[in-house]
Order: sequence, then structure tokens, then C-alpha cells
Amino acid sequence: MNHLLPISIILSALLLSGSRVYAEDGYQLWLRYAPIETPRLAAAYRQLGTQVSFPTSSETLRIAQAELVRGLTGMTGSRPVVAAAFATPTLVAGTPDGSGAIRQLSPGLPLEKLGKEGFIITIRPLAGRQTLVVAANTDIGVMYGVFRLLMLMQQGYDLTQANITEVPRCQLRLLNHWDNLTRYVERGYAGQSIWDWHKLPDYLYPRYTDYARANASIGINGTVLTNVNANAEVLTTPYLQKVQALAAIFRPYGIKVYLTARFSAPVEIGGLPTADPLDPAVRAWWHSKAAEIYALIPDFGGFVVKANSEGQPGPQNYGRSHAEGANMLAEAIAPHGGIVMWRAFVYSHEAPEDRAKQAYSEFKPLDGQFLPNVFVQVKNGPVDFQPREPFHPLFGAMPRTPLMMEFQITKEYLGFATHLVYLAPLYRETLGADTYAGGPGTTVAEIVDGTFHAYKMSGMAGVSNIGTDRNWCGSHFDQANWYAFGRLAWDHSLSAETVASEWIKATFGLIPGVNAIQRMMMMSREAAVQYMTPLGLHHLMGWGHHYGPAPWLNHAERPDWNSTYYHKADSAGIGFDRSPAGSGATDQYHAPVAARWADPRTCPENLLLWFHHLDWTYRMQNGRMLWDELCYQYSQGVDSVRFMLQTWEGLEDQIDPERFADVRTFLQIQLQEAIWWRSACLLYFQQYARLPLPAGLEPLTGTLETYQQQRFRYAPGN
Ligand code: GCW
Repeated sequence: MNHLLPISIILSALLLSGSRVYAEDGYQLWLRYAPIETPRLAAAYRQLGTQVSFPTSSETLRIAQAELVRGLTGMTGSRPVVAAAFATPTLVAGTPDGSGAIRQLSPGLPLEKLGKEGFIITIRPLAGRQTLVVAANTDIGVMYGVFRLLMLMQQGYDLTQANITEVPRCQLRLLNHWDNLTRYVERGYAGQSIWDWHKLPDYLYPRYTDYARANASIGINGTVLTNVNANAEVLTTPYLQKVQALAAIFRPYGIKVYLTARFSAPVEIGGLPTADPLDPAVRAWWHSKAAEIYALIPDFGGFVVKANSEGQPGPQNYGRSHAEGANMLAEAIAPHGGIVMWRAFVYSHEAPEDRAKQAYSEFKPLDGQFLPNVFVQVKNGPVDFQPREPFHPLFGAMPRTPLMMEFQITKEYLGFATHLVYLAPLYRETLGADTYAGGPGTTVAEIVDGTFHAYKMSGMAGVSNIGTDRNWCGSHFDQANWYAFGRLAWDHSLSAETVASEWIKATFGLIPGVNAIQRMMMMSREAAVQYMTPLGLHHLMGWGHHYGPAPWLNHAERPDWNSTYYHKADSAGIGFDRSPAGSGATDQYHAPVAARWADPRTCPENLLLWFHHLDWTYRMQNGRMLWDELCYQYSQGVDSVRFMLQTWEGLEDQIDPERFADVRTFLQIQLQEAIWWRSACLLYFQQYARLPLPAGLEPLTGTLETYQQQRFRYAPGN
């Protein structure tokens, strides 16, 4: 038959299907602006677009206005009518300086509370009618307000009641890309680096703009382009010109660029014999490097530095302290308004001290020695982005040094891209933890946002999960983690549930399954903890790539890269004794926390084996012995994934086929891998426990030997 026929059929099918012409491939993220299917709401939103007063005197305002037009058109099906001013507007947006209407309304608006980035979305009478107002002190604030307004519309929010004032709680809300100049992303599971260094600065992918837009929509205001395992070459002139091109794209979106500074750069690209921070030639080199950077990028944000950690060079190579190293860089960029984010993720080859204690031991004595434009950037927990860790003891221990929170968005230790693990519960758990730094109720969040110690600077960084994959993050649900990081950096008091529900509605629409998806997301992190590392276990993953279980790992080149270092399972029991009788890590916490965690009876059971080595027959609070409880926990983790898969399968008629199928396949992979984790870990621990699996639990599959023989040389991200 005629081979052209199928093509014409396909074409007309595409034309007829209207908005369904484009497959839902995830590229649009949470900014889909799909048609609102509730007629009443769509009509109300359409009405808002009748006369929009929105003057645009800057690129930022042009972007904000275009976003409003795009959003309203998408959601209501009709294009709003926009001009600098209408006599009787339905919606007004702007600043008191730029918009006559806002100026007129401003005596009644709490603009003084908004600072440089906050905004108001409210209803005010204007020219005899109730008008929706988006107001801010700055153009960036207006842009944030517009993004928020459109997000609320995607939630089906009733704007007739709108009375919203938002101000970010942290000043700096940054993504940290662990992207190499080769485009390989360390711990990246979403393709290559989106920075195509070779084609920069001449060729600019549209994706760079889309990236800026997505970040701005959730309030992210800075991006560190390069890996903390740094390459000095990014500081050479040709690369700085490439960075300049990206900075120009990001600027109108309120996003500054930052780079990682390799401490040995003066030697590697500067031709100096040393990088000693106290050497005058080294200091002069960094001063002139800073001047060069700021001549190209006047609003350059500053440097992130990983020094004397995992083989990276640093001041200690020259017998100098972290403070001396950080201050040398800080001095070079202070005249230009830049900052230094000096990472506290240090642990030494030589030091026999418990790895969980080393950052505190190193940095606590340096409190007060850093220049005012230095942050110490601290991971959420003291080891390394594990599925569950206690909060890092430095939070609450450095009253004179602003601490920046570092979360990981990419899921290095949480199953990579194929496991559905929603991270807001993890972020919230850390942020909500009580440090007791100022008595009960001094949360990590209040330390980080600067309120408790009256820090002059505050910030949160998230290690990005973004790459060249069409869906940006390697999986549809991983987009929720990027979204959640941004939302919580903006407002850490938001609940994980709220953030999930916002994201679901924007991503999948106002479908009946919103609650079911929210439930899956909310249980997913605990599920991963249970099938990987329950009861405070940690660092049981494969060597190097960190893929899959390897509790047997005991031959890595450093003791603290071995799983056995962390679980210490033997015939007498399991767990790392960090009580005062053991490594004493509990002593790094404020007294009430230290006392509670030092005693297995009062230590939260979800951290039990983080802090204690206990007999296999130790009695848990529910009366089970430890071995049995471990078996139940692993089993519960697998069951939760089964439940998540079933839940998703029940949503087939509510989700577009492309995304439905992708997610289902990934959940099937997650289930297989959860079963693998459970069997491999329990078979391994059973050798020491010498106890049977409790009756009624499903049998373990496979043999320990075959699990131990598996190799994954090319697992991603390493
Ligand atoms: O979690 C570990 C990772 C390393 C990473 C390091 C760090 C960038 O396995 O890949 O290096 O942390 O945070 O510096």
C-alpha cells in the first residue's frame, strides 16, 4: 500500500490533538501551564488577564511580563492584554519606582518588609475595582512574584482572597554543579554537563535560558558552575570569557555565577613555585585574578573551595590553616563584593579519628578567625549525604562564622536516578533538628538562616542533579528534588507535604491522584533508608561508584572508605560506638543532645547504630530483638516500594502515557534493587548474627557469594 498514508494520518492526528501534540517528556518541568480544566477557575484567571498594567523598563521585567503572558495563555487559552498602564486594570505588577499604579497603592502595602527579593501578591481596590497586585521593591522581586502567582494558579488557588507576603529566609540559594570541564558530571545521573564549554562563548544553547528561568521560578539566585574537585583551567582567560557569556544570560534572572577555585591554581596556571597563602606573590596572583574576573563579570559571586579533602590541595600543604587559606581568597575578592564558601567536608588519610568527628575537630577551633565574607559550607550530616544522618555538629558550634548548608540533590547514595526518593523530608528533618545551641528549640534552620547567631550572611547550597537529559534530572520525580531544594532554601518552614503537592499539581495537573502521588513521595525517603541502611546504619554501598549494596567492602585504600569501618558487624553485634565509651562523637553536640544520643535507651532508634554497637539480641522498644528488627526494617522498605509501584499503576488513566511508562519502569527497577539491597545486606549480616529470618518474612533471594562477585565497572557518576 501507499507508504505515505501513515505519515498523513500521523500528521492529522497530531493537528487534531491540539495541546497533546507534544509528548510530555518532562522538559517543561513544573512550568507547564497546562490548560485549567475547571471552567470557573479558568474564567476567573482569564478575567485577570483583561487589562494588565505591567511596565517593563528592564530585561528582568520583560522576562517577568513574558512569563505572565505565557502562563496565562497556557492556562486559560486566551492571551492576556498587557500594556504599561490601563486606567482600570485587572492586574498590576511592578515596583513603586517603575509603576504608577504600584506607587499609588504603596502607602497601603508593606513594601518595607520585602527587602530586595520579597514580593506581595494581594487584592486592592484600584480605580473602582478589585485589582490583583504583584508588588516588590525591585524588578527581581516582581519576577519572583509573577512566578509565584503562576505557580498558585497551577494549584487552582482562589486569587480573590490573595494576601501573600513572601521574603526569602536565606540570602543565598545556590546550586552547586559538580560538572567537569570535560562535561562529565561527578555523581551525575542525568547525562552530560549542560555547560558545553567547547562551544561557549559563541554558541548559547536555549537550554541555558530555560535553566535560568526554572531556577528563578523557585528563587535560586546563584549557581556554582564547576566541580569542587576543581580544575584550575576554568580560571584562565578563555574560560572566564565562557563564564562571562553564561553570566550574561543568567543576570536578568537574578542569578549570579560562582566558580570553584583550585587552591593550587597559582602553580598550575600562574607559573608560581608555590600556592602558600602567606606568600606575597601568591596573594598578588589571586588579587589580579580577582580583578580580571570582575572586569569581565562585575557581579561575579565568588568561590567555593574544597581544600585538603580527598586529595584536593589546600593551605595545609604549606602548614597553614583553613582560615589562612580562606582569608587569602576572601581578601582578594572582598574589594569586588565577592564571597568565599570554604567547605568543611574534610577528613584526613592519616588521622585515625572517627571520620564523623573530623570536620568539627578541624573547624570549631577556627571560629572567629574567618574574614566577614567567608562562609564555612557544611554538609547536612557529619559523614556524607547518607540516606539518614544526624545533623552536623558544626551547626550551633560556630557562632562567629556564617555556616552555609550543603544538601545533595543528586542521589549519589539514594539509588541514583532510577529510585524514586523525594528528598524534602530529609532536608526538613535536618533543618528542623534541635541543636540546643541556645537551649531547647534552636533548630538547624535558625542557625543557617542567620537568625540565631545574627550572622551577616546566610545561605543554602544544593548539589545539582541537572544534566543534558531531556527531562533535566534523569527522572521525572527527581525534578521534585530540584524544586524542593529551591522552595526550602527560600522558605525552610514549608512542609515537605506542601512542597510535594505544589510540585505534583504543576507537573501532572489537578488530577484526582494528587494525594496518592503525594503519599508515594512522602513515604519514599523512609523506604530508601529502610531497604538500604535502616536503624542508623550508613555507608554500606558499592565501592567508588556507590551503586548497590556492599556491606562486605573491607579492602579500599583508606579504612574510612570501607563499609566495615561503619557497621562494625561481628559476632558480638553491630553498629559504630560513638558514645563517650567509643569515639565520643556524641560529645560534639550540645549537652542535652549529647546525653540523649549517648545512651542507647534514649537515642532515637532511627540513629541507633550510628551511635552504638549493640548485641544482635539487644531489645528494641517494640520488644523485638535487634536482628529481627533489622530484618523487619529491610522488609518494610521493600514493601513500601511495592506499594509505591502499585499506587502508580493505579494512576495510568490520569497520567500521560510517556511519563506514566517511564515512572513505572523506574519503579520496577527500584523494586528489584530494593530486593537486592535487602537480600545482600541481610545475608551478609546473618553470618555474624547466626540467627534465622523471623517467621513470616519473605525469604532472602540469591547467595551472598554471587552478590559479592558482582562488578559494576561502568556504573555512572564515578
Ligand atoms: O560524597 C562524596 C563524593 C565525591 C565528592 C565528595 C565531596 C565532589 O563521593 O564524589 O566529591 O563527596 O563532597 O567533596
